[in-house]
Amino acid sequence: ALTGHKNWEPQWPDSQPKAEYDVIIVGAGGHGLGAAYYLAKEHGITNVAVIDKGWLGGGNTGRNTTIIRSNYLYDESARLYDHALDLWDGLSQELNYNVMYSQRGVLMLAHNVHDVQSFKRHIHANRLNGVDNTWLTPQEAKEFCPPLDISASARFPVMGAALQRRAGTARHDAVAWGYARGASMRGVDIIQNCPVTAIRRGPDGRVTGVETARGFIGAKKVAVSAAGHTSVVMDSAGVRMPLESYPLQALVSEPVKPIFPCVVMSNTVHAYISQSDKGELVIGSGTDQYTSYSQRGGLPLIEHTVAAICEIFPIFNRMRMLRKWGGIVDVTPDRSAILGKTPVPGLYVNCGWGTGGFKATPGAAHMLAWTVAKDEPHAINAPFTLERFATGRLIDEAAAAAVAH
Ligand code: FAD
Ligand code: PYC
Repeated sequence: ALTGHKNWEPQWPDSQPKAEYDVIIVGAGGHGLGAAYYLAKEHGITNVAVIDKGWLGGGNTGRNTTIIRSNYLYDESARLYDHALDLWDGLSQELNYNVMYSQRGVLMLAHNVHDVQSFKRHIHANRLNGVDNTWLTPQEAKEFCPPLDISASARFPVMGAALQRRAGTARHDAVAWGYARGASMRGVDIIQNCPVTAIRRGPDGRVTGVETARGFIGAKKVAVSAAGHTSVVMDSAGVRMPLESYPLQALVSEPVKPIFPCVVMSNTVHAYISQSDKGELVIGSGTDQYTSYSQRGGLPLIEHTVAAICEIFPIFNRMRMLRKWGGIVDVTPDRSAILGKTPVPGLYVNCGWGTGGFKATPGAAHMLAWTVAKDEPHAINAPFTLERFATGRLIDEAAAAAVAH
Protein backbone atom coordinates (compact mmCIF):
# COMPACT_ATOMS: atom_id res chain seq x y z
CA ALA A 1 0.00 0.00 0.00
CA LEU A 2 2.89 2.33 0.66
CA THR A 3 3.81 2.42 -3.04
CA GLY A 4 0.82 4.70 -3.68
CA HIS A 5 1.96 7.23 -1.11
CA LYS A 6 3.75 10.01 -2.97
CA ASN A 7 4.33 13.75 -2.61
CA TRP A 8 3.43 13.88 1.06
CA GLU A 9 4.02 17.28 2.60
CA PRO A 10 6.91 16.98 5.11
CA GLN A 11 5.81 17.80 8.67
CA TRP A 12 8.94 19.92 9.19
CA PRO A 13 11.67 21.11 6.83
CA ASP A 14 15.16 19.59 7.00
CA SER A 15 16.89 22.85 7.98
CA GLN A 16 20.41 23.93 7.03
CA PRO A 17 22.37 25.60 9.84
CA LYS A 18 22.45 29.39 10.09
CA ALA A 19 25.63 31.16 11.23
CA GLU A 20 24.25 31.91 14.69
CA TYR A 21 21.31 31.20 16.99
CA ASP A 22 20.10 32.53 20.33
CA VAL A 23 19.89 28.96 21.60
CA ILE A 24 21.31 25.68 20.31
CA ILE A 25 20.00 22.44 21.76
CA VAL A 26 22.27 19.43 21.26
CA GLY A 27 20.10 16.33 20.84
CA ALA A 28 16.77 15.96 19.02
CA GLY A 29 15.20 13.46 21.37
CA GLY A 30 11.85 14.13 23.02
CA HIS A 31 13.55 16.24 25.71
CA GLY A 32 15.51 18.47 23.29
CA LEU A 33 12.64 18.91 20.83
CA GLY A 34 10.20 19.54 23.66
CA ALA A 35 12.50 22.17 25.15
CA ALA A 36 12.65 23.93 21.76
CA TYR A 37 8.85 23.80 21.54
CA TYR A 38 8.38 25.37 25.00
CA LEU A 39 11.14 27.96 24.37
CA ALA A 40 9.23 29.13 21.31
CA LYS A 41 5.71 28.77 22.65
CA GLU A 42 6.07 29.91 26.26
CA HIS A 43 9.12 32.18 26.20
CA GLY A 44 8.94 33.68 22.70
CA ILE A 45 12.48 32.50 21.86
CA THR A 46 12.32 31.20 18.31
CA ASN A 47 15.86 31.73 16.96
CA VAL A 48 16.65 28.19 18.09
CA ALA A 49 18.31 25.16 16.48
CA VAL A 50 17.97 21.57 17.63
CA ILE A 51 20.93 19.60 16.27
CA ASP A 52 21.18 15.81 16.16
CA LYS A 53 23.93 13.51 15.01
CA GLY A 54 21.34 11.14 13.56
CA TRP A 55 17.63 11.37 12.82
CA LEU A 56 15.27 13.05 15.25
CA GLY A 57 13.82 10.67 17.83
CA GLY A 58 16.36 7.99 16.84
CA GLY A 59 18.03 7.86 20.27
CA ASN A 60 16.42 6.56 23.44
CA THR A 61 13.16 8.33 22.63
CA GLY A 62 12.57 5.95 19.73
CA ARG A 63 13.99 2.91 21.54
CA ASN A 64 12.23 2.89 24.88
CA THR A 65 9.38 0.77 26.23
CA THR A 66 7.28 3.92 26.89
CA ILE A 67 6.32 3.26 30.51
CA ILE A 68 5.00 6.42 32.18
CA ARG A 69 4.54 6.66 35.96
CA SER A 70 5.38 9.00 38.84
CA ASN A 71 5.64 6.66 41.85
CA TYR A 72 9.13 7.82 42.95
CA LEU A 73 10.10 8.04 46.62
CA TYR A 74 11.32 11.54 47.39
CA ASP A 75 9.39 14.83 47.43
CA GLU A 76 11.67 16.38 44.78
CA SER A 77 11.01 13.51 42.36
CA ALA A 78 7.28 13.42 43.08
CA ARG A 79 7.04 17.09 42.06
CA LEU A 80 9.07 16.59 38.86
CA TYR A 81 7.43 13.39 37.63
CA ASP A 82 3.93 14.49 38.60
CA HIS A 83 4.50 17.74 36.70
CA ALA A 84 5.33 15.57 33.69
CA LEU A 85 2.19 13.47 34.24
CA ASP A 86 0.07 16.62 34.36
CA LEU A 87 1.53 17.67 30.99
CA TRP A 88 1.03 14.17 29.51
CA ASP A 89 -2.70 14.54 30.32
CA GLY A 90 -3.18 17.29 27.76
CA LEU A 91 -0.25 16.65 25.40
CA SER A 92 -2.19 15.36 22.38
CA GLN A 93 -4.41 18.45 22.49
CA GLU A 94 -1.46 20.77 23.18
CA LEU A 95 0.45 19.49 20.12
CA ASN A 96 -2.62 18.65 18.02
CA TYR A 97 -0.83 15.31 17.53
CA ASN A 98 -2.09 12.02 18.90
CA VAL A 99 0.62 10.77 21.25
CA MET A 100 -1.63 7.82 22.17
CA TYR A 101 -1.27 8.40 25.90
CA SER A 102 -2.95 5.43 27.56
CA GLN A 103 -3.44 5.41 31.34
CA ARG A 104 -3.83 1.67 31.61
CA GLY A 105 -2.09 1.39 35.01
CA VAL A 106 1.40 0.20 35.98
CA LEU A 107 1.63 -2.79 38.32
CA MET A 108 4.90 -3.44 40.16
CA LEU A 109 5.16 -7.00 41.44
CA ALA A 110 6.54 -7.88 44.88
CA HIS A 111 8.24 -11.29 44.98
CA ASN A 112 9.85 -11.25 48.45
CA VAL A 113 9.58 -9.59 51.85
CA HIS A 114 12.02 -6.85 50.86
CA ASP A 115 9.88 -5.95 47.82
CA VAL A 116 6.73 -5.85 49.98
CA GLN A 117 8.32 -3.51 52.53
CA SER A 118 9.94 -1.31 49.90
CA PHE A 119 6.77 -0.94 47.78
CA LYS A 120 4.63 -0.18 50.85
CA ARG A 121 7.13 2.51 51.85
CA HIS A 122 6.83 4.00 48.36
CA ILE A 123 3.01 3.85 48.52
CA HIS A 124 2.95 5.74 51.84
CA ALA A 125 5.47 8.34 50.60
CA ASN A 126 3.52 8.76 47.36
CA ARG A 127 0.24 9.32 49.21
CA LEU A 128 1.83 12.07 51.30
CA ASN A 129 2.73 13.76 48.02
CA GLY A 130 -0.70 13.26 46.44
CA VAL A 131 0.67 10.67 43.98
CA ASP A 132 -1.74 7.76 43.48
CA ASN A 133 -0.34 4.33 44.37
CA THR A 134 -2.21 1.40 45.92
CA TRP A 135 -1.24 -1.94 47.44
CA LEU A 136 -2.94 -4.99 45.85
CA THR A 137 -3.11 -8.55 47.18
CA PRO A 138 -2.03 -11.30 44.76
CA GLN A 139 -5.71 -12.02 43.96
CA GLU A 140 -6.39 -8.33 43.26
CA ALA A 141 -3.28 -8.18 41.08
CA LYS A 142 -4.56 -11.13 39.06
CA GLU A 143 -7.97 -9.51 38.64
CA PHE A 144 -6.20 -6.43 37.28
CA CYS A 145 -3.88 -8.49 35.05
CA PRO A 146 -5.44 -11.90 34.25
CA PRO A 147 -2.37 -13.46 32.49
CA LEU A 148 -0.40 -13.19 35.76
CA ASP A 149 0.52 -16.51 37.44
CA ILE A 150 -0.05 -16.13 41.18
CA SER A 151 0.12 -19.83 42.05
CA ALA A 152 2.05 -20.72 45.22
CA SER A 153 4.33 -23.01 43.20
CA ALA A 154 5.47 -20.22 40.87
CA ARG A 155 9.23 -19.82 40.64
CA PHE A 156 8.83 -16.10 41.44
CA PRO A 157 5.78 -16.09 43.76
CA VAL A 158 3.70 -12.91 43.69
CA MET A 159 3.30 -11.59 47.26
CA GLY A 160 1.36 -8.50 46.20
CA ALA A 161 1.82 -5.51 43.95
CA ALA A 162 1.88 -1.71 43.90
CA LEU A 163 -0.53 -0.22 41.36
CA GLN A 164 -0.42 3.31 40.00
CA ARG A 165 -3.68 3.58 38.07
CA ARG A 166 -2.86 6.97 36.54
CA ALA A 167 0.31 5.53 34.97
CA GLY A 168 0.56 3.91 31.52
CA THR A 169 2.21 4.25 28.12
CA ALA A 170 2.38 6.59 25.09
CA ARG A 171 3.59 6.32 21.50
CA HIS A 172 7.28 7.34 21.63
CA ASP A 173 7.72 8.43 17.98
CA ALA A 174 4.58 10.55 18.10
CA VAL A 175 5.98 12.46 21.07
CA ALA A 176 9.15 13.35 19.14
CA TRP A 177 7.23 14.12 15.95
CA GLY A 178 4.58 16.20 17.70
CA TYR A 179 7.15 18.36 19.47
CA ALA A 180 9.25 18.62 16.27
CA ARG A 181 6.30 19.82 14.21
CA GLY A 182 5.16 22.23 16.93
CA ALA A 183 8.66 23.70 17.32
CA SER A 184 9.28 23.90 13.58
CA MET A 185 5.93 25.68 13.02
CA ARG A 186 7.13 28.35 15.47
CA GLY A 187 10.42 28.95 13.63
CA VAL A 188 12.81 26.45 15.24
CA ASP A 189 15.42 24.85 12.91
CA ILE A 190 15.77 21.08 13.22
CA ILE A 191 19.14 19.99 11.87
CA GLN A 192 19.64 16.23 11.48
CA ASN A 193 22.68 14.10 10.59
CA CYS A 194 24.99 16.74 12.05
CA PRO A 195 27.13 15.52 14.98
CA VAL A 196 28.20 18.19 17.46
CA THR A 197 31.91 17.53 17.92
CA ALA A 198 32.76 20.19 20.54
CA ILE A 199 31.36 23.05 22.56
CA ARG A 200 33.31 26.29 22.14
CA ARG A 201 33.93 28.93 24.83
CA GLY A 202 35.25 32.48 24.56
CA PRO A 203 38.14 34.06 26.48
CA ASP A 204 35.73 34.96 29.32
CA GLY A 205 34.72 31.30 29.60
CA ARG A 206 31.23 31.88 28.21
CA VAL A 207 29.77 29.60 25.57
CA THR A 208 30.16 30.90 22.00
CA GLY A 209 28.73 28.02 19.97
CA VAL A 210 29.34 24.46 18.81
CA GLU A 211 31.65 22.75 16.33
CA THR A 212 29.75 20.36 14.10
CA ALA A 213 30.31 18.12 11.11
CA ARG A 214 29.04 21.09 9.07
CA GLY A 215 31.34 23.64 10.70
CA PHE A 216 31.08 26.10 13.58
CA ILE A 217 27.62 27.38 14.56
CA GLY A 218 27.48 30.33 16.93
CA ALA A 219 25.07 30.52 19.89
CA LYS A 220 24.46 32.74 22.90
CA LYS A 221 23.28 29.73 24.88
CA VAL A 222 23.78 25.97 24.44
CA ALA A 223 21.67 23.28 26.12
CA VAL A 224 23.01 19.72 26.01
CA SER A 225 20.28 17.07 26.00
CA ALA A 226 22.23 14.20 24.44
CA ALA A 227 21.27 11.27 26.77
CA GLY A 228 23.88 8.47 26.47
CA HIS A 229 26.56 10.80 25.05
CA THR A 230 26.23 13.69 27.49
CA SER A 231 29.56 13.12 29.22
CA VAL A 232 31.44 13.17 25.90
CA VAL A 233 29.79 16.38 24.71
CA MET A 234 30.17 18.13 28.08
CA ASP A 235 33.81 17.08 28.34
CA SER A 236 34.54 19.23 25.29
CA ALA A 237 33.41 22.26 27.32
CA GLY A 238 35.64 21.25 30.21
CA VAL A 239 32.79 19.97 32.40
CA ARG A 240 33.26 16.49 33.90
CA MET A 241 29.92 14.76 34.42
CA PRO A 242 29.13 12.13 37.11
CA LEU A 243 27.66 9.75 34.52
CA GLU A 244 28.15 6.21 33.29
CA SER A 245 26.69 5.07 29.96
CA TYR A 246 25.20 1.57 29.68
CA PRO A 247 23.27 -0.29 26.99
CA LEU A 248 19.62 -0.97 27.87
CA GLN A 249 17.75 -3.45 25.73
CA ALA A 250 14.18 -4.18 24.74
CA LEU A 251 12.37 -6.55 22.38
CA VAL A 252 8.94 -7.15 20.88
CA SER A 253 6.98 -10.29 20.06
CA GLU A 254 4.92 -11.10 17.03
CA PRO A 255 1.62 -9.18 17.18
CA VAL A 256 -1.38 -10.88 18.80
CA LYS A 257 -4.94 -9.87 19.67
CA PRO A 258 -5.41 -7.77 22.84
CA ILE A 259 -4.44 -10.01 25.77
CA PHE A 260 -2.50 -7.79 28.15
CA PRO A 261 -4.49 -4.91 29.67
CA CYS A 262 -1.88 -3.00 31.66
CA VAL A 263 1.87 -2.59 32.26
CA VAL A 264 3.67 -4.97 34.62
CA MET A 265 7.15 -4.42 36.04
CA SER A 266 8.99 -7.06 38.00
CA ASN A 267 12.08 -5.35 39.29
CA THR A 268 13.42 -8.32 41.19
CA VAL A 269 13.59 -10.52 38.10
CA HIS A 270 14.55 -7.66 35.74
CA ALA A 271 11.64 -7.66 33.33
CA TYR A 272 8.72 -5.44 32.33
CA ILE A 273 5.98 -5.94 29.79
CA SER A 274 3.03 -4.28 28.09
CA GLN A 275 1.17 -4.73 24.79
CA SER A 276 1.41 -2.11 22.06
CA ASP A 277 -1.58 -0.96 20.04
CA LYS A 278 -0.13 -2.98 17.13
CA GLY A 279 -0.49 -6.09 19.30
CA GLU A 280 3.20 -6.76 19.97
CA LEU A 281 4.28 -7.62 23.51
CA VAL A 282 6.83 -4.95 24.44
CA ILE A 283 9.40 -6.38 26.83
CA GLY A 284 12.46 -4.83 28.47
CA SER A 285 15.49 -5.78 30.56
CA GLY A 286 17.80 -4.35 33.17
CA THR A 287 20.91 -2.58 31.89
CA ASP A 288 23.86 -4.55 30.58
CA GLN A 289 26.44 -4.93 33.32
CA TYR A 290 29.28 -3.11 31.58
CA THR A 291 29.57 0.44 30.30
CA SER A 292 29.44 0.74 26.51
CA TYR A 293 28.39 3.04 23.66
CA SER A 294 27.01 0.10 21.67
CA GLN A 295 23.34 0.54 20.76
CA ARG A 296 22.88 -3.24 20.80
CA GLY A 297 23.76 -4.91 24.11
CA GLY A 298 24.43 -8.57 24.87
CA LEU A 299 22.15 -11.55 24.21
CA PRO A 300 22.40 -13.08 27.74
CA LEU A 301 20.38 -10.16 29.16
CA ILE A 302 17.57 -10.80 26.69
CA GLU A 303 17.56 -14.53 27.47
CA HIS A 304 17.37 -13.78 31.18
CA THR A 305 14.48 -11.36 30.67
CA VAL A 306 12.48 -13.65 28.42
CA ALA A 307 12.96 -16.52 30.87
CA ALA A 308 11.60 -14.33 33.67
CA ILE A 309 8.57 -13.27 31.57
CA CYS A 310 7.78 -16.92 30.80
CA GLU A 311 7.89 -17.79 34.52
CA ILE A 312 5.55 -14.96 35.50
CA PHE A 313 3.25 -15.33 32.49
CA PRO A 314 3.36 -19.01 31.40
CA ILE A 315 0.65 -18.13 28.83
CA PHE A 316 3.43 -16.49 26.74
CA ASN A 317 5.75 -19.53 26.68
CA ARG A 318 5.26 -20.19 22.97
CA MET A 319 5.25 -16.61 21.70
CA ARG A 320 7.84 -15.79 19.03
CA MET A 321 9.98 -12.71 19.33
CA LEU A 322 10.28 -10.37 16.34
CA ARG A 323 13.20 -8.05 17.03
CA LYS A 324 15.42 -6.64 19.75
CA TRP A 325 17.44 -3.43 20.07
CA GLY A 326 19.36 -1.33 22.55
CA GLY A 327 19.79 2.28 23.58
CA ILE A 328 22.53 3.97 25.59
CA VAL A 329 21.37 5.31 28.93
CA ASP A 330 23.31 7.78 31.08
CA VAL A 331 23.20 6.83 34.74
CA THR A 332 24.00 9.09 37.73
CA PRO A 333 25.20 7.79 41.10
CA ASP A 334 21.81 8.57 42.76
CA ARG A 335 19.70 7.51 39.75
CA SER A 336 18.13 10.97 39.50
CA ALA A 337 18.48 13.41 36.62
CA ILE A 338 20.68 16.48 36.34
CA LEU A 339 18.69 19.39 34.90
CA GLY A 340 20.00 22.93 35.21
CA LYS A 341 22.84 25.37 34.85
CA THR A 342 26.49 24.34 34.69
CA PRO A 343 29.68 26.09 35.87
CA VAL A 344 30.05 27.43 32.29
CA PRO A 345 28.03 30.63 31.64
CA GLY A 346 25.47 30.04 28.90
CA LEU A 347 25.77 26.23 29.08
CA TYR A 348 22.88 24.13 30.41
CA VAL A 349 22.49 20.38 30.77
CA ASN A 350 19.62 17.91 30.89
CA CYS A 351 20.82 14.34 31.44
CA GLY A 352 21.11 11.40 33.80
CA TRP A 353 17.59 10.17 33.15
CA GLY A 354 19.11 6.72 32.86
CA THR A 355 16.56 3.99 32.27
CA GLY A 356 13.56 6.21 33.06
CA GLY A 357 13.42 9.53 31.22
CA PHE A 358 10.67 8.89 28.68
CA LYS A 359 8.00 9.38 31.33
CA ALA A 360 9.60 12.73 32.18
CA THR A 361 9.72 14.02 28.60
CA PRO A 362 7.15 16.87 28.78
CA GLY A 363 8.20 17.85 32.31
CA ALA A 364 11.94 17.79 31.60
CA ALA A 365 11.46 19.71 28.35
CA HIS A 366 9.27 22.29 30.09
CA MET A 367 11.81 22.79 32.89
CA LEU A 368 14.80 22.92 30.52
CA ALA A 369 13.13 25.63 28.45
CA TRP A 370 12.37 27.64 31.61
CA THR A 371 15.96 27.31 32.86
CA VAL A 372 17.50 28.33 29.53
CA ALA A 373 15.08 31.23 28.99
CA LYS A 374 15.43 32.69 32.49
CA ASP A 375 19.01 31.60 33.21
CA GLU A 376 17.78 30.13 36.48
CA PRO A 377 16.04 26.89 37.43
CA HIS A 378 12.33 26.57 38.11
CA ALA A 379 11.47 25.50 41.68
CA ILE A 380 10.64 22.03 40.35
CA ASN A 381 14.08 21.33 38.82
CA ALA A 382 16.09 23.41 41.31
CA PRO A 383 17.08 20.33 43.41
CA PHE A 384 18.37 18.42 40.36
CA THR A 385 21.72 20.20 40.24
CA LEU A 386 25.14 19.04 39.15
CA GLU A 387 26.49 20.43 42.44
CA ARG A 388 24.62 17.85 44.52
CA PHE A 389 27.37 15.34 43.74
CA ALA A 390 29.82 17.68 45.49
CA THR A 391 27.55 18.79 48.35
CA GLY A 392 26.11 15.32 48.99
CA ARG A 393 22.48 16.49 48.78
CA LEU A 394 21.53 13.45 46.71
CA ILE A 395 18.05 12.29 45.61
CA ASP A 396 18.49 8.54 45.85
CA GLU A 397 15.89 6.94 43.59
CA ALA A 398 17.73 3.66 42.96
CA ALA A 399 14.72 1.63 44.14
CA ALA A 400 12.09 3.67 42.30
CA ALA A 401 14.14 3.61 39.09
CA ALA A 402 12.79 0.06 39.12
CA VAL A 403 15.02 -1.22 36.31
CA ALA A 404 18.05 -3.24 37.43
CA HIS A 405 21.31 -1.26 37.10
P1 FAD B 1 17.37 10.74 23.38
O1 FAD B 1 16.06 10.42 22.80
O2 FAD B 1 18.39 9.65 23.45
O3 FAD B 1 17.93 11.99 22.61
C1 FAD B 1 19.28 12.38 22.68
C2 FAD B 1 19.73 12.69 21.28
O4 FAD B 1 21.04 13.24 21.34
C3 FAD B 1 19.82 11.45 20.39
O5 FAD B 1 18.89 11.58 19.33
C4 FAD B 1 21.27 11.45 19.91
O6 FAD B 1 21.41 11.07 18.55
C5 FAD B 1 21.68 12.90 20.15
N1 FAD B 1 23.12 13.11 20.29
C6 FAD B 1 23.97 12.43 21.09
N2 FAD B 1 25.22 12.90 20.93
C7 FAD B 1 25.15 13.90 20.02
C8 FAD B 1 26.11 14.76 19.41
N3 FAD B 1 27.41 14.69 19.73
N4 FAD B 1 25.68 15.65 18.49
C9 FAD B 1 24.38 15.73 18.16
N5 FAD B 1 23.43 14.93 18.70
C10 FAD B 1 23.81 14.03 19.61
N6 FAD B 1 12.11 5.59 30.14
C11 FAD B 1 10.87 5.54 30.68
O7 FAD B 1 10.45 6.51 31.32
N7 FAD B 1 10.07 4.47 30.52
C12 FAD B 1 10.49 3.36 29.85
O8 FAD B 1 9.73 2.40 29.70
C13 FAD B 1 11.79 3.36 29.34
N8 FAD B 1 12.25 2.27 28.69
C14 FAD B 1 13.47 2.29 28.10
C15 FAD B 1 13.87 1.17 27.36
C16 FAD B 1 15.05 1.20 26.65
C17 FAD B 1 15.47 0.00 25.86
C18 FAD B 1 15.87 2.38 26.69
C19 FAD B 1 17.15 2.43 25.91
C20 FAD B 1 15.50 3.47 27.46
C21 FAD B 1 14.30 3.44 28.18
N9 FAD B 1 13.84 4.53 28.92
C22 FAD B 1 12.60 4.52 29.48
C23 FAD B 1 14.68 5.72 29.08
C24 FAD B 1 14.27 6.80 28.08
O9 FAD B 1 14.23 6.26 26.79
C25 FAD B 1 15.23 7.97 28.10
O10 FAD B 1 15.53 8.38 29.41
C26 FAD B 1 14.62 9.16 27.35
O11 FAD B 1 14.05 8.76 26.13
C27 FAD B 1 15.67 10.21 27.12
O12 FAD B 1 15.19 11.15 26.21
P2 FAD B 1 16.17 12.21 25.59
O13 FAD B 1 15.38 13.05 24.68
O14 FAD B 1 16.92 12.85 26.71
O15 FAD B 1 17.26 11.31 24.86
O1 PYC C 1 11.40 3.93 34.29
O2 PYC C 1 9.46 2.96 34.34
C1 PYC C 1 10.62 3.04 33.95
C2 PYC C 1 11.10 2.06 32.99
C3 PYC C 1 10.44 0.98 32.58
C4 PYC C 1 11.24 0.35 31.69
C5 PYC C 1 12.37 1.05 31.55
N1 PYC C 1 12.27 2.12 32.37
